[in-house]
Amino acid sequence: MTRVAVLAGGVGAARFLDGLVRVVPPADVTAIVNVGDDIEWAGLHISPDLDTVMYTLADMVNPETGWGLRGESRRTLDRLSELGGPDWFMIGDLDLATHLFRTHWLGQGNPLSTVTRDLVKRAGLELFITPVTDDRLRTMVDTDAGEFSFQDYFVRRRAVDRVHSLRFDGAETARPAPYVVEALNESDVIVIAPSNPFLSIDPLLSVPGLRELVASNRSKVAAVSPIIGGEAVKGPAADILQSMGHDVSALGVARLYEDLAEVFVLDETDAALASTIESETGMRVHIMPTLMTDVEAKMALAAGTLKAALHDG
Ligand code: FO1
Repeated sequence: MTRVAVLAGGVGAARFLDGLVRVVPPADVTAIVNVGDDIEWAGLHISPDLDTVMYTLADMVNPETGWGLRGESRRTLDRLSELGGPDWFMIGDLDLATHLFRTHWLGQGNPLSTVTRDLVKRAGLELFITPVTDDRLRTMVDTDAGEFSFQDYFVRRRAVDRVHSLRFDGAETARPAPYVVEALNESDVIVIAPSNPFLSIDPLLSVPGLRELVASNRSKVAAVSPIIGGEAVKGPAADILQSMGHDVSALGVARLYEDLAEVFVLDETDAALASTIESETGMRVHIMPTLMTDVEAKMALAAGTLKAALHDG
């Protein structure tokens, strides 16, 4: 039995988890998911990363975007547009039901982790998916044009502003959600998913105690590089690495994780960086294909990562 805890953002993490639950029993997997991207939109609480993970694993995700639900229409949003908005956030008609459900139950006083567990159960999933915290935590992006919440920066302003720094509003007082600490301590392997280190992983680790907890478990932590050949597979990771003064490469990512992970999973394309990463960071580098193009590729990456973390590679 191999119990695995995964620090997860959105699309990249969701694809990794989709492979993972096919190589270990789903009930042995805990996904600890970023909520820094959450947004209150038109009175609704939206948790994009939780939904992306849930929809992907339930095979309901829109394959073109990697978020939202497959086959949904946008009639409500179009009507909202006719009424004068707010219409800048693309909420599909079926996805809307999730946000109505979540907002309703949060409004009844239930914590986000409980509502998430209910949604996950109703999606027929056996893995444990939890927000990293039930408390309010929001990624704020400081740019040339001022400070914006993450979705404001990323969707409304189309990520055009130059990023100086990030701040995680609420982090100082946020507490880990139930079972997060146990999952990290009791798992055999902790995986830092191929997610954006600044926008997905840092907010998770900003919850007091979690960075130290992961670092103290370093010998069982494997990080998968989200950067391949100097480019992010999806999203603004490469731009942000650059504008915040980091190397836009797997080496840049490895430097960010050197205190947290003993194993670094590097794509074949970047094999030439392996010896520099090993000598600079002290991590053990494992080279394998990391592009998750189909189910087989996702499974191979998950299996390879576990093997590497279990000192078995
Ligand atoms: N991403 C966009 O680029 N445009 C959107 O209008 C948009 C809407 C949206 C609605 C629900 C949801 O769960 C995700 C959505 N995303 C959208 C993705 C979202 O911004 C993610 O947080 C990022 O992709 C980063 O993980």
